[in-house]
Amino acid sequence: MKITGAKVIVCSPGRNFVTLKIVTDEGVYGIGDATLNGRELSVVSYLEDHVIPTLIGKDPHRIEDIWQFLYRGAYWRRGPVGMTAIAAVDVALWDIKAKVAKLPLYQLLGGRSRDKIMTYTHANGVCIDSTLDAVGKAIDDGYQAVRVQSGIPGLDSTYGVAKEGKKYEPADAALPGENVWSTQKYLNFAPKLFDAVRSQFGNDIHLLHDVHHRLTPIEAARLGKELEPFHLFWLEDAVVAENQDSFRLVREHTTTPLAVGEVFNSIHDCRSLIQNQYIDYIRATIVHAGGISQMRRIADFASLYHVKTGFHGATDLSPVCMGAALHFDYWVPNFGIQEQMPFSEEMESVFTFDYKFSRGFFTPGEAPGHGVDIDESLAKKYPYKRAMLPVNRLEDGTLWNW
Ligand code: CS2
Ligand code: MG
Repeated sequence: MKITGAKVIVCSPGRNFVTLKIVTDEGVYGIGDATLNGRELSVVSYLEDHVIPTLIGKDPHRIEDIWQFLYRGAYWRRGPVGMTAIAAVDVALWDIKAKVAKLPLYQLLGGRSRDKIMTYTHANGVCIDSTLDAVGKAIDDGYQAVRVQSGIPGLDSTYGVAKEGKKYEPADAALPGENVWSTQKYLNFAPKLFDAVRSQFGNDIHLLHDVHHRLTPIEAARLGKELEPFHLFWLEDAVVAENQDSFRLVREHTTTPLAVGEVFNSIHDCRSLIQNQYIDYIRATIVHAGGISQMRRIADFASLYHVKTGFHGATDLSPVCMGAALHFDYWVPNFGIQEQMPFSEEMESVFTFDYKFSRGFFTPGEAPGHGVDIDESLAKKYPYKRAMLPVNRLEDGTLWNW
């Protein structure tokens, strides 16, 4: 079997998605997600100019050899653009292999380890009351786990909170918008938010919260301690994790479980965090961390240190990534939880998928491969529209982490 061609499909059904399609001489093709929010066209060029020409003629069954060829052969290893491109190739090749075997992808990984996949969704509001309403709706929809984000008194906007009456989409302008942040206002407010949620909904619902890289280690330690009475499922991205040792200090001060890694693209980004057990969940995901082949290495390494998976699953990771992630979640022994922000009907219209969702849980479907495909003619109706993520400034104007 040989790869005879590949194409990159860029579309924007409500937000930008980049999809790789690899075709073979036996008519079987595979699909991979190559979406990097706010930097989409860099991955398109990496694939079209530097990867696809090298794939032609290769045996698509040699997934690992092709992964090593693209990783080591680049010389310039790691980084979000290159690893997203490698991830798209990797997932497309796993899709081909499973289709040829006439098996759902999870069977090639080792079969299912569970009956269903617990997911969490987002609940957010401009204030505590509207956030409580959103949490209540998520619970009514059957979710067992809810991520809680709220507007902060004294700040016009903040991460994770949709503009009035809109679905949350951070990449909402052709040039970066500017948010204003106050750590003091946030730290004084966050415990009140979770006190209100637990008081109204009790202790059974799993609560998650995303700090989105904004605290220093000692600030994160304070927040973790002050949230302990509310027994969070996890506190996410409390501190920027480029310096993995930062989490040692947080870990020493709090028993609140910690999750990190949606921006990681290599096992080396999380090696120290995992082997020192500074974290409880690794958020690295298939589309940005080199595909299934590298995510398997990360998950197996994490399992040695009691660290579970918690795949990133925002709407800027396409249904193709979700499809592949669910097959991985079905298999991976140290599964933690899967993030899900429901796609809009417009987004879903461009993709067909086999996964099922019911009252807070997914199952990946039994179609051969990962079960997701793209309608190329429909995708053409949604041309690319540049959209960038916001930046964040402190109240004194200092550029901060968004
Ligand atoms: C967030 C994401 O879902 C999450 O945990 O951190 O919404 C993140 O902001 C976006 O994926 C960035 O593109
Ligand atoms: Mg996050």
